[in-house]
Amino acid sequence: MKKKIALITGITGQDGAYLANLLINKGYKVFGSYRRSSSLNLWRLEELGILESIELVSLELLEKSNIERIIKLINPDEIYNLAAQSFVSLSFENPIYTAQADALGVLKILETIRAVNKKIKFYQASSSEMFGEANSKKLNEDSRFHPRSPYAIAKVFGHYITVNYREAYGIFACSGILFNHESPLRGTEFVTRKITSTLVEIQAGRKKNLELGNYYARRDWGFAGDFVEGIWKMMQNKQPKDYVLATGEEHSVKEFADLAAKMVGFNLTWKGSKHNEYAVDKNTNKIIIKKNQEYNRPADVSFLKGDSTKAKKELGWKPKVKFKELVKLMIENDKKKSLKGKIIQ
Ligand code: NDP
Ligand code: GDR
Repeated sequence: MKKKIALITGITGQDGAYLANLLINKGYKVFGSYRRSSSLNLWRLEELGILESIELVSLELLEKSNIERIIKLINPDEIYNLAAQSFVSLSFENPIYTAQADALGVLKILETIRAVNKKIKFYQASSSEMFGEANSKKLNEDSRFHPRSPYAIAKVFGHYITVNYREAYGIFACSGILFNHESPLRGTEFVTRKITSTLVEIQAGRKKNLELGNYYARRDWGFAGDFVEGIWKMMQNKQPKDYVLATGEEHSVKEFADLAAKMVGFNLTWKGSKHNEYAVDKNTNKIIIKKNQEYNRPADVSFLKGDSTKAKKELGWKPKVKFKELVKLMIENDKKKSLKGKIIQ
């Protein structure tokens, strides 16, 4: 039987690496797109031991000619569009670039599919950030969007243009509304991996303390390895539909940091007022975690919890890794890297 061909944009990112691993194991021929730069960022593919099994192609989301050339060349069965400027904080500093990549980039791929081969299936990486300020409700596919950042607003465009190309042109285009998912391969700019990598560095004597912004934000954190299974299942569905993927459980940044610190071996006590809380290690009396207002966002999302009942019923998808296990997995991995003297990236 002919091998299925997949094109994953954003192969050098966290989800790109896990999804590529999954598709290779399922017998796909995987093409992965990266952005040309002076130093290529392939460490995730190397860590998973799959670099040799992927055909790398260069693609810049802002450049429609790149997109056309690559899609015509590969003519894939499935395109997974994971590439994006994915850091919410940065989207406040680079809103125009973020909109060009995360909103118009999606449209450029869909337009190419429409012109080149309408049979190519398309997955769009949508985000729970689109819900934005939603208070303490569990959010599902019917919940209202109230995006709170240029990133989230660009993702809303990406989401609706995907729905539109499905409805208008009959393209198999689906959008996964994914809640936060983390792993040892998460970038260190995101709060979970910033916490685990910095705490390990502090314990090793290479850093002094961990500085965080909004401790009280609450997120529904799952494991990226589980979530890419859900992405693949959406693409194998009989009909293209949109699904929420989430664990249904939320925790605060402070809870994450507190648990991670325990796992690293700190014995923390929290002190100070609500706006200036800090954590001291009872054994050494040193400040381990403190507040830095610089990490606050002009507008943040205080609470996100998802309801993935539809994905469970229709796709048979359910996350396996629980919160505590996830924190442990990330800490253990950073500890291993630290012991080997590797740079924690
Ligand atoms: P990462 O930030 O780890 O990876 C993003 C990828 O996109 C990288 O390969 C990056 O390349 C690439 N990229 C960025 N800008 C461009 C561009 N202009 N042209 C081409 N490629 C580009 O993100 P994740 O793997 O965590 O997330 C994957 C997708 O899922 C993203 O679209 C994200 O917005 C979305 N998402 C993620 C969630 C999560 O919790 N992880 C939740 C919901 C949605 P480079 O290595 O060169 O920077
Ligand atoms: P998020 O993830 O914005 O949810 O987007 P991030 O880990 O950056 O922030 C989560 C929450 O933690 C608070 N926070 C901090 N965040 C960072 N990065 N650094 C800090 O020091 C810090 N202190 C507190 C933030 O304010 C926020 O409330 C991620 C990305 O993967 C998106 O691409 C994706 O769409 C969403 O998850 C779902």
